[in-house]
Amino acid sequence: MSLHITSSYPDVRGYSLNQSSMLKHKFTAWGMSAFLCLAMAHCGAPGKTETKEEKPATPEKKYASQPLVSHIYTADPSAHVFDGKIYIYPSHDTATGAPENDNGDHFQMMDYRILSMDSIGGKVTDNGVALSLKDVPWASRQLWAPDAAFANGKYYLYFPAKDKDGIFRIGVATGTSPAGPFKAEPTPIKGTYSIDPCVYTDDDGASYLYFGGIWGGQLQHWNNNRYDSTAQLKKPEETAFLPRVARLSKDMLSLAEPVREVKIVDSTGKLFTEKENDKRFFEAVWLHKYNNKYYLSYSTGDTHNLVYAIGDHPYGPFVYKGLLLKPVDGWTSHHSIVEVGGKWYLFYHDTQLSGKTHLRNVKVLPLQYNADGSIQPMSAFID
Ligand code: FUB
Repeated sequence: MSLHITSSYPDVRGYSLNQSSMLKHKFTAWGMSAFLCLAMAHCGAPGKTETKEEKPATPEKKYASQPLVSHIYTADPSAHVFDGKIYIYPSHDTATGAPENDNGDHFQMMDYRILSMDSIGGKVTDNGVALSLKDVPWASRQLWAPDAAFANGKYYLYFPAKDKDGIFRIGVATGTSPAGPFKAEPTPIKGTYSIDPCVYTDDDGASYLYFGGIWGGQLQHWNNNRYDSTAQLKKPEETAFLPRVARLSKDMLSLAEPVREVKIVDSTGKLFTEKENDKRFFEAVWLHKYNNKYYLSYSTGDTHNLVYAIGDHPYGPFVYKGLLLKPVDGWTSHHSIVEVGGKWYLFYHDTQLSGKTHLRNVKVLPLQYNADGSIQPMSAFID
């Protein structure tokens, strides 16, 4: 089915949950949100078929940007320019009533819908369902954050989902249009695991698949590329988990080499420990290149920062540089960085429309580099 809905920036209403306390008290907030969902039986996505609750305004909060669309919930935006047009590959957040927990069971996405626009600030088109869970032969649930790439005259959609054993794998689907539809390969990409794929194609044409995420993203269960269901999260003094990377084969459907860890170090060359959780990797890795340097950005998860590190090679090591985006409304933070017409932009999400952790909306902000190549830290709010 191809549904074309266009949307300009919507009027946004306030919300009832105290979201700064959501940031500080995750467990309470998730419990509270689950309770509200059950009590109000009102967790649906916005749209014509459902009544949107009128919520009290919060005049003290001024958002730096407004949701790109409001008729569906969208998150984890991976933005690309294909054929001169901006395409955003987001998760399509859905309210299924699944309980909220640290495994992310409440993120039960069923399909992907790709957004597009001719220019930043222009009309946003929802290109309809590009891929459904029911059409992915190996997957059982949870279509999480996707990414896309163009090669060999085709478009590739990379996505994580739980397989029939409940283990996150990364799959790929192909199509002839950047907006979909996409047809999934019969099996996940051999050798992949965990979540949040990001595909970066370098100037020499080599493409690299980055991925990984801890807690619900299951990265803690993978040691030397082997699954260990009994493996635990790291202790505070232990070296933090690292994202993974592997070069893709020319066919873009398989890995050309074994998966390796991506080292992220501080200015002294030391890997972060788990207790440095305002800087260490959690999930949502993104790779872009600026002035011949490789920028690896990611979410610190439980401290809600987006941060970045710079390296000289797609494999790293990457040296931590600092904050990219301060915590947004909601628990998760996930982004992409893309150049459009010579200017750079950060696509990200928050929970402005719903006030609920798992029902997010994508946004965009301009991004500025300093002369030394560092990025000016951003905020989703105007002070
Ligand atoms: O959307 C589900 C998960 O939430 C993503 O995979 C994470 O990056 C976080 O945004």
